[in-house]
Amino acid sequence: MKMNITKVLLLLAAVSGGVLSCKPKNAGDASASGNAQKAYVAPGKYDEFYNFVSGGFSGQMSVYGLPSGRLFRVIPVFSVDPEKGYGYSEETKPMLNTSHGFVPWDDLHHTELSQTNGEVDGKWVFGNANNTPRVARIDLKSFKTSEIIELPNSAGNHSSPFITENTEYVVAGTRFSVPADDANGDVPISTYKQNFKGYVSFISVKKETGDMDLAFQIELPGINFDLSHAGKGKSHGWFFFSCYNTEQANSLLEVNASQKDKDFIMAVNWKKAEEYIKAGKGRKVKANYAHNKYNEKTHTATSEMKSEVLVLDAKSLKDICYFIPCPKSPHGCDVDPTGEYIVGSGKLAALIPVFSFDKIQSAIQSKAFDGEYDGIPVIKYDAALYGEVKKPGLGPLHTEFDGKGNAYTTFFVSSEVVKWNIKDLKVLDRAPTFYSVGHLCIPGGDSKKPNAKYLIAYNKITKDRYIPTGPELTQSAQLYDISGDKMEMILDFPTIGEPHYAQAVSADLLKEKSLKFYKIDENSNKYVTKGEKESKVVRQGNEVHVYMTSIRSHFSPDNIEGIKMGDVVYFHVTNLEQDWDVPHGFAVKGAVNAELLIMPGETQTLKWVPDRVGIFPIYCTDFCSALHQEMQGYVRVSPK
Ligand code: CUK
Ligand code: CUA
Repeated sequence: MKMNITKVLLLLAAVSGGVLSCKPKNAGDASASGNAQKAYVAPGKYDEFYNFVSGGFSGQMSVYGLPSGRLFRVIPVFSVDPEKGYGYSEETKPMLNTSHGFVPWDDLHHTELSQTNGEVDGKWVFGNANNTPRVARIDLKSFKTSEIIELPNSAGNHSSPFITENTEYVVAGTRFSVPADDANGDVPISTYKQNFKGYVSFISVKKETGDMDLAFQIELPGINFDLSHAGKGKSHGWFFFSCYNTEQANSLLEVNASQKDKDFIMAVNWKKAEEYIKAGKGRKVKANYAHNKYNEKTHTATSEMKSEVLVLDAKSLKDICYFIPCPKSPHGCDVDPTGEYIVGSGKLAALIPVFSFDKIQSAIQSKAFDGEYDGIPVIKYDAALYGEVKKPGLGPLHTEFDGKGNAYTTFFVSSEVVKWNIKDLKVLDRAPTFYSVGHLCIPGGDSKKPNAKYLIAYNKITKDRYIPTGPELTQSAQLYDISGDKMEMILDFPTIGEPHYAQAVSADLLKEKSLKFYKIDENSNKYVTKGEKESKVVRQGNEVHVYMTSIRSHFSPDNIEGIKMGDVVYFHVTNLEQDWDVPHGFAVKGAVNAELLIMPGETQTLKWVPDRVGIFPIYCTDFCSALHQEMQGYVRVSPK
């Protein structure tokens, strides 16, 4: 969520008459309207959808069931997670490596499921890091983060990780313009207009493996890229980005950043850009960025530093980027299931502009331009516009679609979801949110084939919805049944961190292929111990390697002596179980590296530097059998 706070507060005060302080009678009261039953999933029954929800400043992604709103898993992505040892075990540490070194936290705003032919295919889910610009790919068999790629020439990665209709590319647009990585960055901030540049990145994704690569970047004027969506169907081959700060101001106080009546939607012909890259038109530019991969056979992450990127210059290649004026500070930029309509949302505007792909194409052909902006053609507003939704609400942010010709847009300031018809641009229904909604999600709602049974609103402010928990209240999601003409609220459920975007997919697509355990025979971790008899302690200078196994209900070895002060101890723990849902944990008293949580068939390593002489208990942290409490042992540390 990015909003000019003064403006929002003014608008809130002026318009809402205190919507935040007084709950309208029965508003969203599910039991009152008899809707609670619709969200009820009986004990032992499965949910219909997986909901992948961004965790905002928690840096993680959470998995909920719909319609129950039950939390099933928090997938560690950009932040360390002591619960799972992510970022603490030697095997997972490289996942959080960047050109700045180990960065154990980030701000994940958007989730995006992979697609084939414009439909959600259930292979991977992507997430963006808004702080230290990164994109992650998560495998939906193991629900583990498989890959993280850092983005050079970027600072803040907000406009991401949106994908093309066959997941050819994941896209990322920089939220902050900055001097290019290979330029002198030590310049006065006031020289923004001369020295700062904007970049959008195209990350290619391999069809079978999902392997990502930074294919190319497009260099643009120093404006801010906010959100994006790919064209689909007829507009396949194009990408659309919302841009703000076209004033190129270095301080975004309202006076600076919102002087202009209109900012831009940028249309990018990525097929053309791809041709230029193939034709060798890309300029090789020095750049440092990390590319990290997790291998589920070695159960180990590797981090590689890259040193170069291919850059296309939008200014000199006149036919890859076009600007389209869009009212004040566009935020969301959403493409309908047919690919014809592009919905912009000026978050300080009181209307929704809808652009037509066909009209954009004819405007380009007939050169219906309003001059150029920093060397990039600007298409005339009217030449690209299909029409405007008039007076839909205040502060439009994000739009999803139901595949039946309707769009649903969130309004932060007037705190509601508004359903409108795309063809005639008429408002059909509105439902209040409690309070101040950001993103929304309809399963498949940004794909060619939405599954429009439910709509979930992700709200910024909770106030009086739950029992209080001190100054900080949980963030909240609200579930609506949208199968009828009118939206009906059926459930509130709390979420982790700040939910920005979320996506949902039918449970049928994922649940059968979910991985149950790793085959121990296929474990090729350097330090694997494939049977209890092979467990051992090996000294190499001052390094001590403990090759340890875990199986219900003991560790082997479980009494370790011969360790001296000054030693560095590595516990390589292999979980020998070959059954579903039998992880073992491993913890050492006083160790600063959290715990290990080892899946069946996996090996993970805890590094430990003893800080004192004495006896140190070790134990399994995850209740694994009736004798879980017996799963323990001792390590003896002696003087040097
Ligand atoms: S943002 Cu948060 S509500 Cu980062 Cu997609 Cu619009
Ligand atoms: Cu192993 Cu508890």
